[in-house]
Amino acid sequence: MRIGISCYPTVGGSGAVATELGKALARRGHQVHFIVSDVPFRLGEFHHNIFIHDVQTTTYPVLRTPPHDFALAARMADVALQYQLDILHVHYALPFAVCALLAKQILGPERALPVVTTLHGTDITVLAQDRGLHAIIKLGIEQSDAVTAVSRSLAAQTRELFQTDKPIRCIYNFVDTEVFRPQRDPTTRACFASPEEKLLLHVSNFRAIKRISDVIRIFDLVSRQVPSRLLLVGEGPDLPAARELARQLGLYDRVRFLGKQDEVAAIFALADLFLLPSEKESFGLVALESMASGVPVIGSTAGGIPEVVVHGETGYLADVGDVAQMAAYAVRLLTDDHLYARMAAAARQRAETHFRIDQKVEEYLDVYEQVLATT
Ligand code: GMT
Repeated sequence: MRIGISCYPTVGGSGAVATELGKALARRGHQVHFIVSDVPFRLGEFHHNIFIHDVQTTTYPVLRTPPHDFALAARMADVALQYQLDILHVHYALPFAVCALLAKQILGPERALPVVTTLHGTDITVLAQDRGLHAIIKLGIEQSDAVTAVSRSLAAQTRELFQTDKPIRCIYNFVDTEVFRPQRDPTTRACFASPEEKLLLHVSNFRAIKRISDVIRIFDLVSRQVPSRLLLVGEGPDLPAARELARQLGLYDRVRFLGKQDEVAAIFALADLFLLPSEKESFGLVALESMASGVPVIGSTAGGIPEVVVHGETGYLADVGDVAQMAAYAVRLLTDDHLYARMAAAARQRAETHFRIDQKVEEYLDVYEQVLATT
């Protein structure tokens, strides 16, 4: 198949999922065309089946903002025609599903371009709540030939929010369990914690919905009972407030801010526990990457997290904001070696059994084939 993929290439889980999917499809012999504003950050090595088509946006003084979305739609149509794309798979509803719809219209009825839209999270849970954007996101979803969502929770929320009976198939995110695996390097770990200390980890884009202050408060409570340190990976708007809170709580020398990192697999493998107390989380790719690394997760019950992390089996979950309960769970886990070993093994096992990349590629191919058979 010749497959076009559009996504946010430089940040976040949706770009990571789209890129890993594209790479996996290319390895299976499909031709993959990324139509993107930049080279996807997880692309890695060269592959002869992968093409990058960047979107150039003109600027002109009359225009208040560069017309990126129109340029993207035109580029989608152009690539579809030039490379005879069979399907266009867009990740994140806004602007991609709407741009894909415009691309279809540019091509006209004689050159069908089936569009598959994958919903990832805040395209629905945040942006679609904005009355100014609701109708355009709904249009993008309803006009797609097939829609998938990364969790059952997100699919249900989408149906409810838009009052739509558009079929939305849940295809869970996936992880490469060869890359994310228990592979602790004691020399690197010694740079962050002594062997007697536990290492807690959080990775995100530091937006308000990630509740970074909860991460630090959980760590504060845990570190009073268990010698430990906290690693924070990523950057975003709440980073300065996180630094300030760590300073106020007298934790600054026990918290390391590593900034934005591209190669996170080695960092996950250093940790003993991963913290994800989000307000909203459609799936929580980082929770899955942690589990694949053999690191149990302490998190909230928001959105799709309970579909990834099984409470009491691969980690523990509590209500959003219940910092005391999350800290108590963390202490329980970090002070009981048998319980910890059982959960770490179960976490790895669950990632391998339910979220393998090859299973999910099959599911996406199945969606493509169904769409091609009906359009
Ligand atoms: O929706 C976002 O906040 C951005 C998006 C991203 O690009 O990182 O994250 C979402 O998609 C990920 C990949 O499917 C999911 O693992 C994240 O849970 C989801 N984020 C939220 O729902 C907050």
